[in-house]
Amino acid sequence: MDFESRRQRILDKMEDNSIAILYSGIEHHVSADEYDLFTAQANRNFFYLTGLRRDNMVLVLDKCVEPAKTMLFIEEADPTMERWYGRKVTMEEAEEISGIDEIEYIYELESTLDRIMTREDVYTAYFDTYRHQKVDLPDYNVVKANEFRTDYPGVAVKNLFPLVAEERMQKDEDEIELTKKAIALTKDGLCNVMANLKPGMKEYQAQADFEYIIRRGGAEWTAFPTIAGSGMNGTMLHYDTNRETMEDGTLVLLDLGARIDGYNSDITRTYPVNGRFTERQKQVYDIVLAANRKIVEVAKPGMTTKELNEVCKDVLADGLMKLGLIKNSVEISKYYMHGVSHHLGIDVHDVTVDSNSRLRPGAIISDEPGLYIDEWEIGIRIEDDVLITEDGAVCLSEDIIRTTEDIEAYMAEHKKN
Ligand SMILES: [Mn+2]
Repeated sequence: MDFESRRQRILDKMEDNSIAILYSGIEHHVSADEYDLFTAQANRNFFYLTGLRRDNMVLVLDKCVEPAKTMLFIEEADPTMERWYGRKVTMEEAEEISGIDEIEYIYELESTLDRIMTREDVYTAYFDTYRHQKVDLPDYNVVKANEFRTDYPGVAVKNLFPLVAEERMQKDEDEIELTKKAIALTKDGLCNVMANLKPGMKEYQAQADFEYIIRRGGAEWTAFPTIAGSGMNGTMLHYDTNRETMEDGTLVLLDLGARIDGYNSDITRTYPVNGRFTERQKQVYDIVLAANRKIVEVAKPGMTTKELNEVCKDVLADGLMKLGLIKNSVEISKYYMHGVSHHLGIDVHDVTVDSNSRLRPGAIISDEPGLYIDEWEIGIRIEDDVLITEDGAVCLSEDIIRTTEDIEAYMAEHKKN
C-alpha cells in the first residue's frame, strides 16, 4: 500500500506552518484485567496513513519546515511485557510497513514536540477530534487535543478528520482488492449457511455456520456483529441477539461480513428457513431485489447517496402499491426507514464529509434496499457492495446469489441434513 502518497496528500491539504499529531490510541479497558482486542480499536485514520494497528504509536507530520517532515513514534520492546502480552513492532518492521524512515521511541515524543513548539513557527495543530456522540467517552485523540490546547493556548487546534476522510472516500487498487477478498470469504460463509439451514435451528447456529467458514478462510474476524434475524426479528434493523428458534415457513435475514487486513465487506441476504419461499414472501422479495438491481444500474459519479435513496424509494413504493399495501408513495416510510447506501471501507459505515458528498470513482458503497412488513412477519433486505467507476458502478458481490430461484436451487442441491 502506498502510505507515503496518502500522507503527502494530507500534508498538501494542511495549512502552512502547521503540524499534525495523530495517536493510534490505547487499549480500551473492559473489566478487571480485560481489555478489548486492539486491532479493531486502533484509530482508523492512523491505520490508513501508516498501515499499523498497534497501541501507543504516534504519527507526526510537520509542515513548519521545508521540506515537510514525517515522524513516527513507537513503543520500545520490553521482554517482560512481551512475555505476557506478545511482541511489539520493531523499528525495522514499522519502517517496512509504513515507509517512514524517521522513527523514534515514544518517550522521545514530548521532547520532540517541545523542540518543534519552541523553535518552529507553529500556528495550527491538527488532531483527530472526531466525536460520534457527545455521550460517548472521549476518544484518546480528543483527550490529547484538549491537553495540547491547555499547554499551547495560542495555537489553533483544528480537526484532521475531514482531511483524511475526504481521501478515504475513494479507494485505491489495493483497498479494492482487499474488499474483494473480504467479499469472497463472505460468499463462502453464506453458502455454508444455506447448506445447513433448516427449521428448528437457532439463529446463532446460522451465525456460527457463517463465522466458522470466514475465520477458517483467513478472515481477521467479522466486519461487525453478525445479524441473523428470523421471522419478526428480520424486521429489526440492528437485531443481533440471534437467540431465537428459526421456525418453518419464516425467512432469516442475515446481515454480515468478513474483515480481512482491516477491510470490510457488508452483505445482506434473506433466505427461506425451509428452503422454499412462499408466494407472498417471493412477491415482497422481488420488489426489494428490483430496487437492489436498480441502484447498481443507475449509480455513477456525481450522484449523492441521498439521490440513490430516492430512486430506491420509488421502486419500493411502486411495488408495494401494486401489492395494495400502500396507496401513495409517501407511505413507503412505514415499510422502509433507512438509507440505501453508505460508504464502506476500513469502517463498515465508512467516513464521509460533506465536501465530498458527490460520488467519485473509487468510492465503495452499499446497495441495501429492504422492506419490513410487521403484519406479515416479513423482513427482507438484500445488500451488495458496489464500486463507483468512471462511467457507472460495478457490483463487487455480484456472484453471491440473490434471486429466489437461485437460492432455492442452491439450498435444494447442497442441503446437508
Ligand atoms: Mn450496510
